[in-house]
Amino acid sequence: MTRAVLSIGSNIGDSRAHLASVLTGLAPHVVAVSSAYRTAPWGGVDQQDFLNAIVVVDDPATDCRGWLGRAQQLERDAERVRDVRWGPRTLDVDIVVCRDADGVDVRSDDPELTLPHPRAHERAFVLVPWLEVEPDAELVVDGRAVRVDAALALLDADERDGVRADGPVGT
Ligand code: A4P
Ligand code: MG
Repeated sequence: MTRAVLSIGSNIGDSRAHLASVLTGLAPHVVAVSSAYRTAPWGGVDQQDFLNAIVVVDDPATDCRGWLGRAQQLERDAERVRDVRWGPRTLDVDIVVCRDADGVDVRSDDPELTLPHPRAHERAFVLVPWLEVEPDAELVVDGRAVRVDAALALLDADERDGVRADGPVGT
């Protein structure tokens, strides 16, 4: 099996529908979904708040590259345009961590697929929804396994407070 934790986000158009399209697109493989969270933009670009969530997927037939391909297809289906880095988007699907068939979390420095996602541990909009569905989650940061709740505790209170539960992803 490979099991992946996906961070999904949107701040253009019908964001809740864009997030829900991920659940529909990956339907038989979805094993957990967080609430949707309204989140202040991260990364210094002046833009609207995002709607973010975490989706956990599991499929024996999809490896980590396969999840990236599926993620990018879902972004294309949402007519995602890539212009400003960290800028507004209809749908972003990032792979936070991915476990291979041996049950080991994959580590990769490849720019095409970096695992764990190199900025996940700095982002309350990833960590807060992830803890909702996996309270004991861990990820590797600088070569060390770190609990996700401990990573979240290191962030500024402002950043944590900017992530507010806002109903279910699906309608
Ligand atoms: N890539 C490498 N590793 C991965 C991975 N683990 N998961 C490559 C997904 N993609 C990965 O991504 C650029 C390249 O990263 C891809 O070619 C892929 O092969 P992209 O989605 O085209 O570009 P991007 O999203 O603009 O850049 P980046 O650095 O991925 O942005 P982020 O990190 O996704 O940040 N604020 C809030 N509140 N909520 C958000 O969701 N999102 C962003 C985007 C900024 N601020 C935000 C939010
Ligand atoms: Mg991305």
